[in-house]
Amino acid sequence: MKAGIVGFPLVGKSTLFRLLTGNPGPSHGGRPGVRLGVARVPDPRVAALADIFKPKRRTWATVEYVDVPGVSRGEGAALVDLPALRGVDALVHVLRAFESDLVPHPEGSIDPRRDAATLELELILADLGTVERRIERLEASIQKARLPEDVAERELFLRLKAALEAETPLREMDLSEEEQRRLRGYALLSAKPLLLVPNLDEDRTRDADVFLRSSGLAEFARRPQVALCAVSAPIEAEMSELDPEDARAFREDLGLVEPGLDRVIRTSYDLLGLLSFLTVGEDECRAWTIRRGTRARVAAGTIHSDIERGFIRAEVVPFDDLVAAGSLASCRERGTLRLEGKDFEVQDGDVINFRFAV
Ligand SMILES: Nc1nc2c(ncn2[C@@H]2O[C@H](COP(=O)(O)OP(=O)(O)O)[C@@H](O)[C@H]2O)c(=O)[nH]1
Ligand SMILES: [Mg+2]
Repeated sequence: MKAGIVGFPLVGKSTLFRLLTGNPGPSHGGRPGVRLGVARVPDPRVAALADIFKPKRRTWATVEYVDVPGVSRGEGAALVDLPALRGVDALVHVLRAFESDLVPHPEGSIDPRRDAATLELELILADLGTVERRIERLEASIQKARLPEDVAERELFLRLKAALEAETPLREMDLSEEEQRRLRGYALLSAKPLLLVPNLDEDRTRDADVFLRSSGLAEFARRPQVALCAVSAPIEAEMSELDPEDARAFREDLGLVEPGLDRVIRTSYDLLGLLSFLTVGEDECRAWTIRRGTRARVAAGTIHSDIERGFIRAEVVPFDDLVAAGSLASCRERGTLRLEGKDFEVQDGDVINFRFAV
């Protein structure tokens, strides 16, 4: 899963990108200012399982982030031309919410609700351009040969156009799976799930919720496929320098339950409808990413296509039951280790051993 970090210039996008991925990354695809990095999805269950199985390796699920140059008001169309954003599953919009006389704000004042709305409109206008160009092409080919395929697609694109003209982002449209599949090849930015990340002043972290409400951001984010998650880049930077114990004490001091970065990653994961199942063994304890609703046989395919093809059954135990029992053998005795077939819907935190034959 991959998310694109977007927003206005000088809001803290690259700072957040470096903190998330721990790595400045080489420039991506030869484009200046475009960087690709990998963040580990925080999951204490991997470490807990490793305590039981003492594996050689522990492997966490990951999320990729792409950092791109900022866009200003009126420049949203530039985002469409970035190949790096084409394949992303979600957008992370970093919003300026910190005061600083040293860092200028292009709009002259701090108002993250306004900036969220401004970028939303930029995405909508960029998509309108894409959609209108597609409609023109379709009309031209329908003139030549009236293929039912083209006629159906024109109908779909005309619906998208009407929504965009009403300033509705495409992520709010009710589209069938078939329609969504048709649109996958186009870089329709307002169709992507959106995570709003206001970058707060250090002294606002304590009452972040109050700020999110009073700024209007909480209200703005109460829409389909939009999530909200505040961070303070300087605090996260400071925390990433500390050892885990000191970082925890520092966090508790600020009244934070978990590191802001962890929350950003976890919220991106949730927004995309993803969950993790786990595998254990002497070699490796590992978290794997699947979409919510994925069935056992397809989940097996994330590990290896042979396991999917040769699927026999899945031995499944929920993480909590395994930790309570202390070993797979005692799960078997207690009857918490279940045998499931190919259509079993895998749940977050299921520890699974796939039986297969090739
Ligand atoms: N005071 C303050 N400065 C910040 C914060 N986040 C980023 N900056 C500064 O703002 C400038 C722009 O940051 P950068 O991450 O490059 O922004 P980008 O243009 O959005 O990628 C840099 O000088 C950062 O040090 C913040 O939360 N507080
Ligand atoms: Mg930057």
